[in-house]
Amino acid sequence: MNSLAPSCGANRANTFADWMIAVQTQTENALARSLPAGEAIPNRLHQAMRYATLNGGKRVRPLLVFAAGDLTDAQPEQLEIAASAVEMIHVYSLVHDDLPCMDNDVLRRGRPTCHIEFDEPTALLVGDSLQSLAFELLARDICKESASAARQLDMIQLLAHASGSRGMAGGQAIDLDSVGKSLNQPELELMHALKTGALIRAAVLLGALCGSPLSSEARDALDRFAKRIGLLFQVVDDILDCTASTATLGKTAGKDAAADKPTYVSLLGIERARELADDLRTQALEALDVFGERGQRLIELTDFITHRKF
Ligand code: GRG
Repeated sequence: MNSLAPSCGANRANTFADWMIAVQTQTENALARSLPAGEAIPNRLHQAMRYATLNGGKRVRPLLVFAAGDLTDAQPEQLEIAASAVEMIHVYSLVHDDLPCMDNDVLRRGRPTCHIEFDEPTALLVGDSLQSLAFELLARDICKESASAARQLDMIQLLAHASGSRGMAGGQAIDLDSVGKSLNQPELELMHALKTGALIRAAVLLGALCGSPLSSEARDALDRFAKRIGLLFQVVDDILDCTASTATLGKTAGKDAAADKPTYVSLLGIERARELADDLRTQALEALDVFGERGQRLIELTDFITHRKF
């Protein structure tokens, strides 16, 4: 993934597979440039930040940023900043989630988790530092690429809300509290809309915010899409957690069942969870109708998220 792609590679790619590789490469390179060098003091912390962030993951959130940017003619230079910021928040959440005080996991992205490779205090600081750096990027860099100051504030506010107690961190709190409990479907949906959905929604909206303003009808449609795709991502994640192997996932499979956590599979069974995924895919695609051909990458990404194997 580290071979340098031209910054507009994603724009030039024709097939979805080529486009995906171009965005993943562009994101990897942007992240590598934005993270402090491993030799910079404090070098152990910086090495751990780079270890946790680089060379791994599907980069689904950056892909959503870039695909949504197609709707508004956003420039790749802005999109890569927004994509890096969202991915840093995502990686921070994974590093903290893997800590012994939370999910206590030893494997992530096919490698030892950050606190196993380094140590717990370092992993805690990696998450803190990635979160700060994400906002530093949005506050410092995005305006250089012509976004207005008002738009920049919207982006910062959007990402802050999605990450905090009324977004991802709040969803994680509900998740930790739900162990051993049986949630009903609306309760499960709320937990996932916050824990996983909020950041995915932010990725979509941030991508669109990088370009020309959308009409209010288009904004509402995009928000409907963003919420459906966030939930779809989680339903598929729950299905994979009990059908795919640890080797394929690159993280410990079957953890939710082992930890007695409510999931879509424990609530609905595997067949109805699959039907729910199909319904969410249909609803997500319907929301994109208004965008016509410009929604092509989001349509393809919806299918990628539905049929992903890891
Ligand atoms: C610690 C504040 C805080 C929040 C943690 C998102 C989260 C909340 C924890 C992650 C745990 C988890 C496995 C959630 C299920 C959905 C999810 C986010 C899976 C991992 O995302 P992928 O599949 O991972 O996009 P990669 O590695 O491909 O980036």
